[in-house]
Amino acid sequence: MTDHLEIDNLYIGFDLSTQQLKLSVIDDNYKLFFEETVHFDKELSHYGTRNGVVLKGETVTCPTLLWVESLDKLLEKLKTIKFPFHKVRVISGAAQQHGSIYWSHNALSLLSSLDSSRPLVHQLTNAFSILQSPTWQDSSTSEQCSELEKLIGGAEVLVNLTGSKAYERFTGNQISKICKTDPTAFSQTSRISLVSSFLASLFLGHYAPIDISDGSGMNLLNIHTKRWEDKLLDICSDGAGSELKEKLGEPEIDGIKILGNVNEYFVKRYGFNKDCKIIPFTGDNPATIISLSVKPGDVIISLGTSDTVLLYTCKPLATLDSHTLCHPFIPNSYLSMLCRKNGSLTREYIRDIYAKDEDNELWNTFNNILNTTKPMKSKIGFYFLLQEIIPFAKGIFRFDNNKLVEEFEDNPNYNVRAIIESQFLSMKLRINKLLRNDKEKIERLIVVGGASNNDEILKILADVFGTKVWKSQIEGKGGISASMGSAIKARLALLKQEIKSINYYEIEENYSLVANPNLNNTKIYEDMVENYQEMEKLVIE
Ligand code: ADP
Ligand code: XUL
Repeated sequence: MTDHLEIDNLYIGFDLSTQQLKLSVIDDNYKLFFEETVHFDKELSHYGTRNGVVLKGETVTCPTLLWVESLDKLLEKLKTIKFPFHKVRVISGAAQQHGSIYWSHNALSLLSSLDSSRPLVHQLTNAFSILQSPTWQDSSTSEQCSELEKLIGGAEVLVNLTGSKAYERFTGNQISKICKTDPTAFSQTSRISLVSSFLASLFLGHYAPIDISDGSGMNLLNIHTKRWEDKLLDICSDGAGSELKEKLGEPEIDGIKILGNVNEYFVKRYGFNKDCKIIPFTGDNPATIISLSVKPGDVIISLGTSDTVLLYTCKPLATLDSHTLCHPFIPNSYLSMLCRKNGSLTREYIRDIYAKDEDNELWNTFNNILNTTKPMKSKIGFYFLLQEIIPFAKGIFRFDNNKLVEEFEDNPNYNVRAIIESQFLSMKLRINKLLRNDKEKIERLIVVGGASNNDEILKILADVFGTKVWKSQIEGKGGISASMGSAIKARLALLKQEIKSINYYEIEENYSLVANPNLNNTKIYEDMVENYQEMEKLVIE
């Protein structure tokens, strides 16, 4: 932590992601002051998660109480180093999208009467009607998805209303599954939060609203009216639409609105100022967009636990294989998003088979293979350890000269190059569909997320797209774009309150060039794309 005697105001942004809870703190000038993390598997191992989740077939959950405990654990770390809590003016946050929390009927009274001498986890054991929260990696609701599309009149109708066709991880389909399989739990639920609004609720001491941006990942929100769509609520609750509407609360359209002051628990236990404000929390992908001064023509590629592609747009562009989300606070603005489940964890899986280093977290051998191999048109691999979203496929498939093979027998290490090429070729194919017309082209590729630390991976990204790759300086070690984005949102909220208007674009651009394309390789990838598409068709379920 740097010296803070000269600093008057601080702003906190959280990111409750798949594998960890992160926190970034900035000052009035958006400068990073401090960051800290709690890693779930390592530091809260008594919950038995692997990579932050509990896997049971296609059902992928996380114990809600793990998330509760992680918050005190993180704040305790700050207390130990005498973090100046009293200087924090506004708190915001981001979280993995789509995951849901089910509060019990006594949750509100528990939340509003917290005893600061005891950890949250001991006081909130009875605050949840469902103890395992469904997460974004869940793909157990295919039945509910088909039903939703059928009853609403088809996938296109749903895309036009909500920005996405029906997806297994989207919260409406998760709620629908609970209504069918555990109606008692549904009736014992007083409120349903997304992971983002759940964390905001802990800070507020009462239920925080779902913001329209994270709310766009539910298959329930009409992205044009910014309200819940009654017909969708009815379908996802077995006809109990008005009950579900009550359990969701009104969506919040203003992502920088002051919701209230921080709960006394945090004032007494950690020394937050009682006037510290809480604003809506949002999804990690919308928060990532906020962390960068994005312009039309910028494409953001986030290489985290999931790999996502993000574009900022003024008109919603609904396609069958992308998502459109409302912007968290700029009116009439949207984000287009592509999401792949098989991001970092699948890269780690291939690393551990073909390129294991002594230290599990090192990527030296992996990078050495990337550096010493060359792209080969004849070899294509698809690596879907988890049920992939787009394309809807699962399993590992290798093609050598268009023939499905068990292994790249002449050089099994080629899998290391093949997985990276395959992930980026898939993005390239789909980004082209999101660029509205011939005039729109990729001006800048900006990378964020944990794997954006890896220069060898970024070189392949530049080669596949034939474009320079830039990295935001704020990323530091990588992986903090969502917590930074929410800290920036916290800063903007106070600015808006003080000067009534804000210029979101005043945030300084701070990018460095991290990879230049080798155009000979780009040509090879261009020649490969068509064949890649053909092979992909063969592996789709
Ligand atoms: P989250 O999406 O959960 O917030 P991060 O953006 O922090 O996650 O990314 C975490 C992932 O980053 C890890 O699972 C790890 O595989 C990956 N990662 C970190 N450093 C590197 C590296 N040098 N090369 C490749 N991947 C990396
Ligand atoms: C987006 C998605 C993931 C999670 C990861 O639709 O499912 O990117 O938000 O935290």
